[in-house]
This record gives sequence, structure tokens and C-alpha cells, in this order.
Amino acid sequence: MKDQGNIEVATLGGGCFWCLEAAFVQLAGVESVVSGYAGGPTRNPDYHSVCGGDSGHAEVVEVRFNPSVIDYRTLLQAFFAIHDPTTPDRQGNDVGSQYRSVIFTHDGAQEKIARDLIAELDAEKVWPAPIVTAVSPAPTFWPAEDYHQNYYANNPQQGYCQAVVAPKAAKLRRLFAGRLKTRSQ
Ligand code: MHO
Repeated sequence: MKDQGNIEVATLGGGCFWCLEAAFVQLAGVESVVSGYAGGPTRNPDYHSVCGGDSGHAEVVEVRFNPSVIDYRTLLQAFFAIHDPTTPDRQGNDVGSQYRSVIFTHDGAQEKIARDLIAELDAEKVWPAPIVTAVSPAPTFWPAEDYHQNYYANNPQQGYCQAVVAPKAAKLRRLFAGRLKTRSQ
């Protein structure tokens, strides 16, 4: 069921955007996920320049979701389940500021939810090191090149997809089993 009048946007960076897209797209209430770049000074960044690591941009996903089906906090819980928020400028073997953990908030409510959840997760010591995830107001979002969209769905056999993306998508299915889209959606 679509309710175009009531769609909220989340912009999240947690390493390679192929991973985040493949994970989030599975959740009920997520209407669309677009991979892109945000946070750096250059306009119209491309993958090549972001890959270099000094563009200032992070790989991010822009998630459109229906808050009456999935709320922002739950979306952030999924975000923290599928990446390591304690490694500065790094996710696993992917190293560089484009892989930083960042929540780009769209209003004060999102900012409070994000900061509260980070404080809770830190207090619970879910990870052995402190959370370094940045929380800052959403800058311009630059969609990535077409071939980065639906990358996992279109390239399931690619080596990185099998080694890194698939396990993250599977982890989300396991942890959020009750919140997945049904096959007909
Ligand atoms: N290390 C991976 C990252 C891909 S991601 C879209 C690769 O170079 O394929 O940054």
C-alpha cells in the first residue's frame, strides 16, 4: 500500500552503499533506496573521485520509508545491525573517509532519535569500542551512477557481493525477520 503523502527520508552512510541498499530494500515500509554521495564540497561527484578517499563525500543511501509501517528508530536499529559504527573511516577491508559511519538527519526529531539510540547502544556496550557515528544535518544528496543502483540485485555473483554484501543482507533478514516485505510487495 502506498501512501505518498506520508513518506519520510533517511540518509545514512555505513560503508559501501551496495551493502546498505541490499539490506534496507528488504524491509517492509521501505519504499525506495537510492545509492549516492553526500557530505563533501564538490558538486556532482562521481564514483571515481569518491573512491580516492579525499573527496569528503561519504557513500550513503537515501531511504524513503513509510513511518506508519517502519519508524526511523527501527530503521536506525537495522543500520547499526549491518555495519560496525566503531571503526573511523573504515568498514572491514574498505578504508577511507568515504566509508565513514554517518547519519545525515533531516529534522530535529531525527537528530534526537539518532543521538538517543547511539547513547543507548554505547551504554549497552554492544560493541567493545565507542560508537564514532557522526550525526549531522543532511547536505545535498548526489545520486550515484546508474550502475550502482540495485547493484546487489543486478550482480549477485560478483565477488564482493558474495563475500560482503550477501552476509549483511542475510544478517538483516535474520534479525528483522518479522519486518520483511512479503513476496508480493
Ligand atoms: N572495495 C569495494 C567497495 C565497493 S563500494 C561500492 C570495491 O572496490 O569493489 O565502495
